[in-house]
Amino acid sequence: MELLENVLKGDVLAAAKLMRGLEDGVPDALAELESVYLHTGRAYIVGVSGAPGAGKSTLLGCLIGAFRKRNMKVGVVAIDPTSPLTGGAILGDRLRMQIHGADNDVFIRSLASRGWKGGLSKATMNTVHVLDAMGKDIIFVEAVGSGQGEVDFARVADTSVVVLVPGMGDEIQTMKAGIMEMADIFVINKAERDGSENLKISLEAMLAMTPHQPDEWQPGIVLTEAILDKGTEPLAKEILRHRAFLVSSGGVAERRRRRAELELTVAVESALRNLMETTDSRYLAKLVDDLANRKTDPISAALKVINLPKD
Ligand SMILES: Nc1nc2c(ncn2[C@@H]2O[C@H](COP(=O)(O)OP(=O)(O)OP(=O)(O)O)[C@@H](O)[C@H]2O)c(=O)[nH]1
Ligand SMILES: [Mg+2]
Repeated sequence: MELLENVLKGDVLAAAKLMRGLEDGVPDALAELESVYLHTGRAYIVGVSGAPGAGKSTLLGCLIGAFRKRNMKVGVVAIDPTSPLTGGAILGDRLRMQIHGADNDVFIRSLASRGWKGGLSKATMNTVHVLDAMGKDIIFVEAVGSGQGEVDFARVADTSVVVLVPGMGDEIQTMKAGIMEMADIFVINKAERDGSENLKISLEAMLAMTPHQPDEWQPGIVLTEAILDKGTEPLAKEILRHRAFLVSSGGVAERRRRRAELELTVAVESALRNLMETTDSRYLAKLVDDLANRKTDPISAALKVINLPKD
């Protein structure tokens, strides 16, 4: 309980300890999570996705500064890509963001995505919950926009930012369709490069083809050069503009419900997997035999495992 109290006070060491415990599946930490969850729901969550090397971490380094200037406490969860091309991401991310490392009101956590089979990562959400309970006002989740998990995250963030770079015009069509549809804000980073205007034009054309009701949010496009901290202040303003829109339209509650629903699904899946692993192996073997011999059917057998009556 002492750990929780310290986390709620915003204590960095306590939060890091709890996060590590959750990642390692330490029973005490998992038990603590139940109480932590009751203290969450205050932070604003922004998903930042995009192809490897698009400049997400560099942008976040700038956004941290932009929101600290507004006196907001900032949390960052960076999910590292598994791609060997960008294998140095953890170190790279730390370096790009470490300028804020001495600031107690900024907390940055890198998570490995190895072994992540898609879906909303439990580790990501747990880390977000701890940051939320710590009292962070805004939490950024950096994700590589190629896996299903990132699409899920884009769907549950309050604001979803998708980072593109010029020279990938054709990629707009091939990028995970889900992510493009989920974007609330498009960023064209490395905007000093040839083709940024063309990319903007194709994005605008794509957006024009998607019908929007007059009272719906129209995704904005922001050009940035993160490496020079250019365009990042307008991006911060656009994030706040989207937040104001969601608050006034009731969209925040809707997104939070969607997030809760997805978390419930993840928790049920994990409980079922756990049940399968802890069910008496002889009992399971017997059910498998019965199935193989056509003495029962898979659904009836499954209901026996989860101990539910038929219908
Ligand atoms: N030319 C140019 N380079 C940039 C810009 N922004 C970032 N970069 C560079 O692009 C490279 C990748 O930047 P990161 O911020 O690590 O990109 P990322 O999207 O976080 O990459 P991963 O986490 O590996 O997916 C770095 O070398 C940055 O310095 C920019 O506006 N212009
Ligand atoms: Mg990165």
